[in-house]
Amino acid sequence: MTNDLKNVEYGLDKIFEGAQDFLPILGTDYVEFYVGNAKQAAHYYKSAFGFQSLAYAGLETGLQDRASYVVKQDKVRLVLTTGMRSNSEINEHVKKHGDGIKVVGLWVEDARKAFEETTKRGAKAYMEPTVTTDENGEMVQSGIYAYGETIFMFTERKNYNGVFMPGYEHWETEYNPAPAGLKYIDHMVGNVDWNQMDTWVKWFEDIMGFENFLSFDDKQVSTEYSALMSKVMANGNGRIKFPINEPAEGKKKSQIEEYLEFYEGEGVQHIAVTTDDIVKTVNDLKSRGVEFLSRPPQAYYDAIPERLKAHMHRFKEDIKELQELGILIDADEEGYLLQIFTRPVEDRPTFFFEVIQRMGARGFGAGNFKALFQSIEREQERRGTL
Ligand code: TYF
Ligand code: FE
Repeated sequence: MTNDLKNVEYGLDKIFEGAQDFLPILGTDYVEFYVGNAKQAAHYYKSAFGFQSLAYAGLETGLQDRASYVVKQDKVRLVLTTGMRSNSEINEHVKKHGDGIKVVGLWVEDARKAFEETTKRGAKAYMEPTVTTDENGEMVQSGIYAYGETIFMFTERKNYNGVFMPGYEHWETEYNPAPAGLKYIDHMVGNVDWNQMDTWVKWFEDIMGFENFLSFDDKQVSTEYSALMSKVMANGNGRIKFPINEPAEGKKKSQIEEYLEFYEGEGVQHIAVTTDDIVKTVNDLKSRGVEFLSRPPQAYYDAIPERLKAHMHRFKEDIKELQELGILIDADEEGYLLQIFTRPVEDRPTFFFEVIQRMGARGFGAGNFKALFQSIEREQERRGTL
């Protein structure tokens, strides 16, 4: 374990020097969860996380097979979808994985080209380019399979100005809890099977045109008990980052192994969402019932001033206040970052959220890995899964 960032290799400068980005991605469009009860899940994301009602599709809008609720907070859009019948692929997904992320929507200029470029490089097709229209214009979407049963859906919306997508109506309710300051998705992490790291690094490189931005090996990412490997893949403009985790052999079961067992396969492990004021956001989320991992011991906070040395002049937060809330602090050459992790938001120990405030740092909190993984191990201990 180290927080010496010299061990961390930044590869982003290499990206697309002169080369054409064959898959330009404008941003994350939405994330769709397949869940057991979309109505209740949507309510949870509104009441606990401060999302706002945006759009709805279901029986009332002419759908027979599913119900989908779209909630939004600044640039983050979540879709909560439930199947109406036992024989739906949605409910098959929920039966196997529990509630979890099925679709990652990636916003592109040209969804036909995105499909063509990725499938000709070997991507497995999920949905051929498909045009949908309503009175607000037309959208084009296409999809490919990523790790596990996760889908990457390319969404082209330059000729669409409706509230979400054709087929959805505006969802208006009288229950509109205030936002919690969540702004946009910083990164989305996938857990892959044993020995599959290289396969998926190569998949992101060859099929998506991404590059390896940062790597952490099992010696850096380990505690006394467990280990994992992590590689961060970034797209051409560096805006989209998909870290990949693979379990590694340790004395006890790693959190990645636990995820793979309970999710029954590979999938999205966590989504990091940014805020401009993590203290305010975390206080707010806690008061609404969001559960976070337990705070690291005193020794962790004692070491923070030393870690922040180069950035102390611009460090505005109160370390005591951060400690109270269990917020983690890391620094690299470019700046510092503040981050915290929720407990899993389902009963299975699978998907969770990270809240992150970047103050110049481009890393992923390598200096926090040890403390973080020890907090996760305390949770695993309570679950009897360590
Ligand atoms: O995304 C990251 O790399 C950090 C740290 O199981 C991290 O948020 C890495 C692995 C993991 C949990 C968090
Ligand atoms: Fe993260």
